[in-house]
Amino acid sequence: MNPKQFIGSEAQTTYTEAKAVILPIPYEATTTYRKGCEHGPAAIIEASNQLEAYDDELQQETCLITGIYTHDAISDTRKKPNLTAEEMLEVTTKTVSDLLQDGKFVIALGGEHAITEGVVRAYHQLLSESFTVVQIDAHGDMRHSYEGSIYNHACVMRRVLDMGLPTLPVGIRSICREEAELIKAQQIPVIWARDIYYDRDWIKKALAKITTEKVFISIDLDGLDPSLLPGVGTPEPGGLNWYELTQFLKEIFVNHQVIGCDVMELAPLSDSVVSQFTAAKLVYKLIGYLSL
Ligand SMILES: [Mn+2]
Repeated sequence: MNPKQFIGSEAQTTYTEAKAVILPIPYEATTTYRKGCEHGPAAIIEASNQLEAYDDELQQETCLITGIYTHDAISDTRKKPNLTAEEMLEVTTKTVSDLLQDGKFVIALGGEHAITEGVVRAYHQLLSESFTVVQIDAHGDMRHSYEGSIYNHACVMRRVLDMGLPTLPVGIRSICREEAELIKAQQIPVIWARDIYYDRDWIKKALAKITTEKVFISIDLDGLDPSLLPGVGTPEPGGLNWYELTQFLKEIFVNHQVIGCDVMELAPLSDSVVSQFTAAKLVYKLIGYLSL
């Protein structure tokens, strides 16, 4: 066991051998409700030490199939007060870009969702073809700006849209009027949380809306139901359950080329490990599905 390395040091490989790189980004600057997501990456990594290496669904020891390496954390802006949100995004883009050029599959751990802009930009700069950003989230995150900043977590998917990339928001159940109008005007194919609840064919319908071969998956953990994962900054009732989410993710890996993932917004609770363990298991599932 090593609480600083994903799934423990025995299960890790060297950087050179690793296909999957865990990139902790404990950035928190604009959270508006419950704070604490700067502690998210460390809590996920620590909880991952309790995971079974064997995956009962995939019938494999994922860490032996796909080498895993835990990268050093990208620093929080608040510990380096001179680093602005923009600079933090730049450092993130540069770090992800270096990893991609080494042929790694990056799984970024947040930290607040705002940082996804920096992660996605690395792929956008490097790839000549377009890719879809599948967004698992309770919230639209499509405001132009919020509380005076365009780098607020509530604006991150708007920044992705600004890059000209198609998005597929899934599990959405909280938006403002501005976002509702944008969704209509730009015909953004939202899979609403209530559709998931009432429609057994939602996964098929969601997959049909992904029109690119390449896909980036951005998971705001509040997309899951808060009864399953209460440790988030802005919990919303009526979210995805475990099997709905993992089945959907698996189908994306089977039908598309997933180029990278992030798992954001874990704000651990002090009296329960459920949230970080669920998040850690989700990260391990993503790495497992990579081998499909
Ligand atoms: Mn959210």
